[in-house]
Amino acid sequence: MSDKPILHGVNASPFVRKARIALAEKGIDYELVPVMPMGQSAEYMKKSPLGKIPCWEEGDYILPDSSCIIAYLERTHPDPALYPSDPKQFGRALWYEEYADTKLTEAVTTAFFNRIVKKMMNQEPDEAAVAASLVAAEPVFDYLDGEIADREVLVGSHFSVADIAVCSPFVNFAHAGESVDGSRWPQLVAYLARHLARPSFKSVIEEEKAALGTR
Ligand SMILES: N[C@@H](CCC(=O)N[C@@H](CS)C(=O)NCC(=O)O)C(=O)O
Repeated sequence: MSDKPILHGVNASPFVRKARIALAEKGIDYELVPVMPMGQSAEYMKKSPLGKIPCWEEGDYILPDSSCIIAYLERTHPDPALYPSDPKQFGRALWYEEYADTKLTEAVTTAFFNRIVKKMMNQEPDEAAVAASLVAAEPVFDYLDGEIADREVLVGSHFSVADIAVCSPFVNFAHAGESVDGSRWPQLVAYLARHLARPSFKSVIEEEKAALGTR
């Protein structure tokens, strides 16, 4: 058995991807051990009591939750920093991460769930639910477009956990065949194009496309 740290989870989860992007940005080697987001074993539930993916395992150190994992990795591998050092910017970065993990993920993953996950389970997609989710996503895109404005990154002057968290669920949106309308949300579209082209995102996206058969 490998003595590399383990990230439990499957690659197309926006939260597993968050952790994977942080790991890639920091150049940390690890093994991705597949755990599906449903029907987990009792053994996995002991590691991740909320029954969610991802979960980090490093020797006898166990840590569930993408936000906790990235914050931990920042302490063990400070370079490159993924959190701003300025207290106010730090607070804003945590806010964007929270917004992305809740409101944004909910808004943009319905299409992925219906068209990709349900297909894997031999179920029909609910296109009415997808259409409703696209309408519900509009104020979320309005908010992000306004926050990004003409900034390169969401907070401060460096790519941070805020950018990882906001960009990650849009990968699921794209896997589901959806894209953000650049005539309505030009700043958001330019921002996503910029960051999803980073080597960390690119290699994970390619791997996911191959696994999902979406390329
Ligand atoms: N706050 C958690 C959320 C993780 C999460 O919701 N993961 C989903 C997969 S994308 C999951 O495991 N869902 C299973 C469940 O909710 O039972 C994190 O950031 O890691």
